[in-house]
Amino acid sequence: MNQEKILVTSALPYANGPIHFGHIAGAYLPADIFTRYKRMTGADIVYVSGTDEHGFAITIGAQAEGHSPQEHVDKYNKVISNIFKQFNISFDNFSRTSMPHHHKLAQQFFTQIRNNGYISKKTTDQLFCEKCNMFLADRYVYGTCPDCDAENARGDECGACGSWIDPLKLKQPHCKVCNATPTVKQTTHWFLELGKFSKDLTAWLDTKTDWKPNVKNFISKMIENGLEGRAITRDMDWGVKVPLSEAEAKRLYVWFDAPIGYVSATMEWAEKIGQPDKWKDYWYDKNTQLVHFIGKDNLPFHCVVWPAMIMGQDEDFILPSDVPANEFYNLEGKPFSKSSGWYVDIEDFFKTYNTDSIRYCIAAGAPETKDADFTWKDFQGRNNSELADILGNFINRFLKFSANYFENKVPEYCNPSNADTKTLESIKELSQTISQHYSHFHVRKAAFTIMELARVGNRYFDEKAPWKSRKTNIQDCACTINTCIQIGKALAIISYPIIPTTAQKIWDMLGLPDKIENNNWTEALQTPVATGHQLGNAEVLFAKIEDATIAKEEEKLHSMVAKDKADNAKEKTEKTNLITFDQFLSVKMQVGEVTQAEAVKKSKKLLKLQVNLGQKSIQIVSGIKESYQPQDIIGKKVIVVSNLKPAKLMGIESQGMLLAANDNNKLSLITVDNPEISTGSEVS
Ligand code: B3M
Ligand code: ZN
Repeated sequence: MNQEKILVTSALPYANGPIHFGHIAGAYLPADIFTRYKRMTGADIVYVSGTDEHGFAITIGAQAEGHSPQEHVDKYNKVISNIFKQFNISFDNFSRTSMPHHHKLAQQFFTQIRNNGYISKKTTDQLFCEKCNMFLADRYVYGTCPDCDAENARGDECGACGSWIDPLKLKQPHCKVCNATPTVKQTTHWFLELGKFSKDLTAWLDTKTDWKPNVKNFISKMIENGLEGRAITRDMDWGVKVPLSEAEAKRLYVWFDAPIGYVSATMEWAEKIGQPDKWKDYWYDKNTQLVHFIGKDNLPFHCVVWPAMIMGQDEDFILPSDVPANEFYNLEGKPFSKSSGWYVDIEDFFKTYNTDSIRYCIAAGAPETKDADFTWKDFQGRNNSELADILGNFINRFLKFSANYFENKVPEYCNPSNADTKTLESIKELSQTISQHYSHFHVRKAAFTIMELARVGNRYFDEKAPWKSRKTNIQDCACTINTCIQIGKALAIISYPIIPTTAQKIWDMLGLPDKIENNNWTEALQTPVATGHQLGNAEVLFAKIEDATIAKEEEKLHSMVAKDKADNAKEKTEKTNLITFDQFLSVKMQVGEVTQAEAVKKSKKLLKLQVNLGQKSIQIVSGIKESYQPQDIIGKKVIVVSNLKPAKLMGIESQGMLLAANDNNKLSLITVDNPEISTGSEVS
């Protein structure tokens, strides 16, 4: 049989913040599972990814955190790499798009596609923020939707009515960074003429008969609806330079260079293993299966723009073979969002729980065909009722039994009963089923099949009751335990792609040599553990998670949201309390001189004053008695709001107001710097 050659990629996460379970479920865990499985089947497979380090979002993120874009991506490349390590994602290489060879390759793509006539130059109007001194990417403008008048619509899309917006048509546009009103400026950009690829893209897509229907339908619709040119340059100074002298101040659009990151990550891998040209073996060989694992929001770029970029090349790069895009994975019904407090702190998580529990939980509930959720209760259930009670329990039962009654060696399998042979059949069947699931990216079903085999094991153990046969029929007892050991070995192998650490533990507990992943999948499944083989030591595979622990996690989640809501509300009132300049001008303030002052009888706080405003005098009742004696303020020049509607305080008319600062109820009147100033002068 020909060896399969496979190149697996996972979407390049933006180096702009930590990643969460949603990302892991969409593009990383399914890819890792597939890769681990294929490696064991003997495929020649390389798995790459890396951080996506360009684009507006990154420059803005860097600014918000008060450091340079380079510092920002350095920081988050580390944070993200670390998270992947904790999840045990087995990249052959995890690269970065800020690497010089990546920049060079992206420029080469641009130049070749342009030379081949697929890139054109156009001058268009764009919103520009004078204050930030930058053109505003669609997502960095907000305003009133021209279609439905909803406020706070984003420059590319209105959250309320869902319509696509031309940012130039947005009413009352504002810069998202500084809130200033942008102006319209002309700018020149280079456009990838996607329309020119429509025919080739359609023909290519037609060959993809086994793609997920939702993926294929989505892309076909996009192409049918007509593809327009897309700007692939931006006015900014962070990113890959456009290789044209007339475009010094421009950079390649992040989505143009990002998928090229798959190639440059493979190049870096080849470099690292000391065979710098090895990447070509994959990227230039039509027999390589190129599989891109992504979340569904990245589909247009992977199935339209990226294939078009490859088609527009002089090089013979392969096109994607499959794009198993996943739906969204949310947290208890809502998208993960660190900024709104709706998230799971990954650092904290791994202090308490183990990697395989979360890998299994995500795999078993993966968002393959529809959006799915992480819930704390589900996590507890998967860990306690499946991993601990079914899988862990089964392995423990037969190992303890072997240790206690068979000197921890594999007992003999002879004179098998129907039940024994049938059970061995089930191992074969379920192993074949799971291979199919792994090959077709069905990780949910794969997780289910693992538990199914462990269930078969438990049922078999219960039915055969070796604790009884030990006393009545030792040969049957031996046969039972031997069969259980074979189930155990199969469980280690078939569970390895999803729970690799546990699989290795089972492998060690069975006393099997070498690393589990160095075995060949089919061979290992076909070779029984030999009679007389010395077993290892049994240990508990999964600890139960207490109800109280989960209750605490739920409480923490909800309190983070509550705190965030409070913060947001405060910020909102601060924002909505802003007044316009015109509003400010509507308040008339004048310099007044206090000519008379007396206490208002029966009032703790009020003084009755006569204040001269030059042309006229007005009466003011002011609540300053606790800070000023009447005699202290006669003759003082103060600031008066003189166009207030008259009001009555304790039955006395007040025709204005004195301005005073309030420091913990200690009032201090606002006066003027120059006491010679004419009374009545206006304050502005
Ligand atoms: N960084 C978008 C994302 O993280 C983008 C993926 C690039 S894959 C080439 O959703
Ligand atoms: Zn601005």
